[in-house]
Amino acid sequence: MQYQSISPLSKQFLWGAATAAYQCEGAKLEDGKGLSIVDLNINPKFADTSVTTDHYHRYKEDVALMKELGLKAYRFSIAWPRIFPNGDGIINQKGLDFYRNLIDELVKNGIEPLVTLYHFDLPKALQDKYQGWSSRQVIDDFFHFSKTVIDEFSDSVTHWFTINEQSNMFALPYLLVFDENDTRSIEEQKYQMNHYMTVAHAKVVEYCRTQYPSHKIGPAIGLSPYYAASALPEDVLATQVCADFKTYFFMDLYFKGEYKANIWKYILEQGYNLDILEEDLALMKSAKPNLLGINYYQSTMVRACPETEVAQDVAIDENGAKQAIFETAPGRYQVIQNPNLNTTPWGWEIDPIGLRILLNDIYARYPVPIIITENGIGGQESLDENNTVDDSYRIEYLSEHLDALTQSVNDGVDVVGYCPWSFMDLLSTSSGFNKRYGFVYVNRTDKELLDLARYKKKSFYWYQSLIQSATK
Ligand code: BGP
Repeated sequence: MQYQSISPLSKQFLWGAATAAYQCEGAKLEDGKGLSIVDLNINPKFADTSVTTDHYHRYKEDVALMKELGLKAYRFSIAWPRIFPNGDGIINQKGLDFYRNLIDELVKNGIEPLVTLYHFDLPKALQDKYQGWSSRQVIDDFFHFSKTVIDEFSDSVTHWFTINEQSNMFALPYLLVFDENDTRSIEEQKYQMNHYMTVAHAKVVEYCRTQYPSHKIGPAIGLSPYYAASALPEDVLATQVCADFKTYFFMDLYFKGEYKANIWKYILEQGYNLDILEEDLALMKSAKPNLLGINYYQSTMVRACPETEVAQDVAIDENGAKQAIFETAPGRYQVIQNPNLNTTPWGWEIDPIGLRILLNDIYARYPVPIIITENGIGGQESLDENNTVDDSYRIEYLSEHLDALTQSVNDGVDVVGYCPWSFMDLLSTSSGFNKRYGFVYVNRTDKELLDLARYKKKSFYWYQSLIQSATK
């Protein structure tokens, strides 16, 4: 399919691409960096986070490729344990230097840095010290880290994302670490962690909005539209409930600063005894994000679910990786396969129209400017005899999603940027290098480092010409 309707997107539209620190930097323990919980959580069957794509050492070459691609923006994350190896305490100057060099290189090449402050990589030291996100102490430590970074780079960075995919950390518990000695259920622990994360986010938003009023800051959240499996009122109701738990719960916390009434009722019914202070709620109310990052991969179909079903939410695949499955929440909802949609080889449903449905719904409820901070399709790929990859399926996926995005802008939604996942091949959170997303191929496999050379895929040239024609 040919992408045609780019006209409603402004000349300032942020044509971008995204990555995250632990998935591309490597240099896991170099120049003073400390370990993070994600370094430990990545399945050892995959390439570990020691080298990944070696972006730490090759960032200049990578920025040159971004420039050639025509990027106007680049979304990346700053690794907390690179700045504070112990999570708190002494700053690691070499860590700051790396990001200063990267940011300078981007700015020099006319590329706007879009910075994520937390992308799953809590310093392991804080997990060891006080169980990480389970402790109220994490709020101040995250704030201190974020304030340090924002103050340091505020001269060159004006777009900030606080926390990546809080909704997915809640849904996929392998992105967090739980205390084995905690007598509370995993779910109760999750609600507590989620609260501290929300307050930590709010504290950073409040600081940035007050100190740097011209800056944009908000969460980057993984979202999906929810479709009822049928017009049966029971299915429609279950779909509403599912959307409340998976989307509006988080969006209300961020943008209204409050717990949705039905979620609050659920928490009370479960008998969860959460540490939530009046001052937390006051801070959440006053912090007003003025930017929303949306990560969109797929839509979700839902039907009613009897109380008698067995609850389940995560499955282990044949490689030993934990994958999301069709979640069953007895008495609330059950997620099922949508028979109308094709899927990726990993079973992720491909639904470009879902992006338009999502954007229109979210913007109507929470009208702040939106950047698509992730959107893309993973595939098993290798270099062909011409040292490239014919990833036409990716071009088709991205064109169709961009078309939906454009129509959403026509519908009146303020989408100001698009950052496909990912700029280059990197370590997939769930599937290592067996699942590639990039415009740029990186020559390595899970088992062999090879020479880590960069090669432009067919989609690189497609995106390059698209950006050129949209911005001329
Ligand atoms: C999002 C994460 C990214 C990235 C992406 C693709 O949830 O923010 O870090 O990993 O999903 O997921 P995967 O690599 O598991 O295919």
